[in-house]
Amino acid sequence: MAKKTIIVTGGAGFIGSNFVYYMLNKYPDYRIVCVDCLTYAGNLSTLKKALENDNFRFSKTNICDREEITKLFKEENPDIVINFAAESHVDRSIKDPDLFVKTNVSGTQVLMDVCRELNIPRYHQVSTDEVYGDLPLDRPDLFFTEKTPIHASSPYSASKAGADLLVLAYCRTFKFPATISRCSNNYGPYHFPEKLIPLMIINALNDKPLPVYGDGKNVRDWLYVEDHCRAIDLIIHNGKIGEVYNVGGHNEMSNIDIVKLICEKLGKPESLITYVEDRKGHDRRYAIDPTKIHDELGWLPETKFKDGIEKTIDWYLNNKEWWEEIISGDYQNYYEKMYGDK
Ligand code: NAD
Ligand code: TDX
Repeated sequence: MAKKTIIVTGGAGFIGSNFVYYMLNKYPDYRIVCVDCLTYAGNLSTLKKALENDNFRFSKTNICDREEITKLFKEENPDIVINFAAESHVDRSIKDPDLFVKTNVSGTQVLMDVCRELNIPRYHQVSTDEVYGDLPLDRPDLFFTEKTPIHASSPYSASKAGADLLVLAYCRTFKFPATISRCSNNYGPYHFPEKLIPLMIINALNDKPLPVYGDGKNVRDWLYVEDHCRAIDLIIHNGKIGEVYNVGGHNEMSNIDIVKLICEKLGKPESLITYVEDRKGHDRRYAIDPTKIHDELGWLPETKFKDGIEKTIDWYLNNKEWWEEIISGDYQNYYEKMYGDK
């Protein structure tokens, strides 16, 4: 494989960091440059091992900062830019949508403008299945395809949908060489503790209540993070410019079943489960049809949920210092604000 320089934005977060490790491992000749402004969700300790690798560089830069991004992209002259950077938590977007529009929409625009100005040959936008809105629980025959209309429900998903529309508009208007992937819910190592699976693992380990929103019957389509990384790897190398690829492994589960499974695996009582007020506008069901990426690029998920969840629980058991540091800081205030009155 010829040597390439790849800029990964948001590489200090959950999926971005897994992607950094995946790429450093798979392509020992590639240079990987991580651009991340280290919001509450970005953690430099996550990249500790990557920082020891000579092919890796970290730059603390905000994707909305046009000047700094231009300077860095000129310096690195990348072959590919992959945008993972985003405000990613739906609950936070309901409390405060402003930053979601700034980072997710304007930040994407800055990255694309700079790529255009410097003639960077390839851009990939990491999007989400949430841009399609939701599906009813009583129609298991329905799935999101790439042709499903955009119909976002939360300020988070609307901001991701806005970015997707901008990317597609740049493709058409400027022949901008981009692709988009829309993946279902990921889980695995380095998942920030505010999200369902890590929150439940950590609360259960600490014998704290497990707050399930509404009736707990909402369904998510879970994919092990490494399978998502492999899909992006295939898209950046073999995907067709201007195309959208859905990524998901047909692994639908209700929230309550996930929480019960975590209790069982950790030997904790289900009496820890507490039903709390529902999320506003809560999407009922997500389910991806991954036929296109399978047929065109040969992608298939490799990790079964029963194995992935065990690996994930083991990772949280073996990496307590990673999450203990997070939950001992500012995260406490967040938890109080979000769950205090629920
Ligand atoms: P995350 O919140 O764990 O990480 C986001 C990272 O982006 C953090 O390191 C943060 O510091 C950085 N960041 C935020 N704003 C920035 C800015 N203005 N400039 C530079 N860096 C900034 O998110 P994640 O779960 O890893 O998600 C990564 C991407 O994948 C997002 O675009 C998200 O929409 C998408 N996605 C996530 C999932 C999922 O299940 N987590 C599923 C599908 C798609
Ligand atoms: O405490 C909780 N209790 C609860 O019942 C939390 C944090 C969540 N939930 C429910 C809400 C959802 O139905 O669990 C489900 C999953 O919630 P999140 O982990 O917040 O994920 P979700 O809202 O589905 O969005 C995730 O997947 C798509 C990511 O956070 C997004 O960035 C991605 O685009």
